[in-house]
Amino acid sequence: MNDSFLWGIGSSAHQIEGNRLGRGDSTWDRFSEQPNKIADGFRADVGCDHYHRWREDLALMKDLGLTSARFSLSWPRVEPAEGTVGDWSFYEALTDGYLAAGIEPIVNLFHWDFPLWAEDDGGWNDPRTADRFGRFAATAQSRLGDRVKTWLTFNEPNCFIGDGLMGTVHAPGHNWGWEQGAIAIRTFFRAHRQAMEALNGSVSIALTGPVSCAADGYSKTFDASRRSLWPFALWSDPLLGGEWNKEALLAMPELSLVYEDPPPAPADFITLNLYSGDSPLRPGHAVSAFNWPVTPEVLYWGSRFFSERYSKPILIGENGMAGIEWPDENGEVHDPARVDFLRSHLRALRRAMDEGIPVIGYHHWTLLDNFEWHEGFRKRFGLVYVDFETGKRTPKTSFYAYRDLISE
Ligand code: GCO
Repeated sequence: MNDSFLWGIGSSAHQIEGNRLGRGDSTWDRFSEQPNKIADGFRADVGCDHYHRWREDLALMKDLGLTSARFSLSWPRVEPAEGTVGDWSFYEALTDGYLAAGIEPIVNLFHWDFPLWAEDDGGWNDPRTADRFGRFAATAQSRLGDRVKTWLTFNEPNCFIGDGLMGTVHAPGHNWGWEQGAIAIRTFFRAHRQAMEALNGSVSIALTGPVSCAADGYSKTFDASRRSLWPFALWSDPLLGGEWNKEALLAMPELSLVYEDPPPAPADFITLNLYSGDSPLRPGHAVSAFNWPVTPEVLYWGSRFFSERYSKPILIGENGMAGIEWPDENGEVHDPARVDFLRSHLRALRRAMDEGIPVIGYHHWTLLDNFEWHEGFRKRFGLVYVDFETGKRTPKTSFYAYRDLISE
């Protein structure tokens, strides 16, 4: 990992790549074809078409002055059927493109697009999936490891397990109970452990959860004593601290089989996806198009509390806002709210860094308006407006603001 501040953006394969015909199907393809699962019924078959437009998108990232950026591998693209060799050349060309642009590639193995061949052969309820994931990680290491030195194993396990396996909002929407959910959580931890063993370089995992934004918010932030997969410490204590969280086991005894395994080795650095914190709200408090309260202090308190608990470098892996914007009569896209969002959140991060908290980077979510999961294309998070019919990219005002902030 280079020693300069990691100015970047985050992204994920299913949300930006398109070219569905060039890969195997994932749980999100099957889920998107079910009625009433995706807003307006649109799918990510083409979307941003980053698969064909990645050179143009890299040029935009270079214009921003980024020093790093995260993309995820589409597992079904590189392994369309179990044991088959898929389209690694796309990711090899992409990685070379990042490096040629002076942008350190941070590669995430799993951002929810689970291959259907694995889903239909046991899925996350089957211990073999941990071995399959380990093989996938080892292949990624062998294909890209000469150029990729920084990895993430998963994005937000509480989301894909909580909302996708034990819920109905995300793919595959099984709505499992605690018994099957616990087996899936055990399989996840085993898969993460195998990936950690397979990957060289710096390895982390992107986590999200509630941060209590107050001087006495540490204990509430790491309280795992309720029957929920949402609290950080259920995940961050084993994944970052190398020890199971005992409160969580008392609250959810169904997880005892998970705790029979040894905890994984701690990750090398912390990656936090933080959008909005638990802060006192006032009437008419600023909110995004997702109605998430705008609370810049979440980046200060989140960085501070995680640094105190795990004393490791911290990357803000995702931070951004859903906006409501479109081109005006001059074809320009103005997003003053996102400009202020950027400035206020980076000020909060600067405050943490000035106190000596080891923040190593900030990855804005995200470069391009893209497929926002069950919200389809309704929620725009991009610094760049995308016309999903023509593919036309239009940098928003916030794109230039981010560029100026990076250069300052
Ligand atoms: C998440 C995912 C991203 C989302 C982003 C906006 O945190 O939910 O990592 O894929 O698109 O956060 O909701």
